[in-house]
Amino acid sequence: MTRAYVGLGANLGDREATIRRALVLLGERPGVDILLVSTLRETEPVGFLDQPSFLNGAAMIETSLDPESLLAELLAVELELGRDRRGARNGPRTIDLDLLLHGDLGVELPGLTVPHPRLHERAFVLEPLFELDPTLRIPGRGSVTDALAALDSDA
Ligand code: PH2
Ligand code: MG
Ligand code: MG
Repeated sequence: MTRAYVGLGANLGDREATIRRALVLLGERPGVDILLVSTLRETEPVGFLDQPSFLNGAAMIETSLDPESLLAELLAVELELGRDRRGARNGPRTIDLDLLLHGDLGVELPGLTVPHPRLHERAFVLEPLFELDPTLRIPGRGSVTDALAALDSDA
């Protein structure tokens, strides 16, 4: 079993209800156990700014799935909850489930990079991760604490 982390985000519809439902559906998938869920926080959009604010959090899970299979489950749950991928990249979404970390693996495949390529520069991801495990390390990038400190010093 591997410990993995999933980013949770939504900025359309009943954001909290959709995220909670996604966690239930994810926990029902074979090979996925939800261990801990961070608090959900209101965040300003990053990247594409002209969209509603987000609710963001992260989940610590235990999984027997490899990264590609886990990603397939995340996408299946997004689809089941009505995620529409036709809009702008980084645009508004009912639900976004991102594979952030998968044990100490580094993965570079078409459609899947782990650790998530922008994770270390996004407070809306780093803060929930810190809440779940303040000692967490990002393979190849050092600790979550250091990544947060680097963000603060840029601000
Ligand atoms: N996700 C994005 C783009 N911008 N901004 C916030 N605050 N939260 C997100 O989850 C988010 C974003 C693309 O996945
Ligand atoms: Mg995503
Ligand atoms: Mg995302």
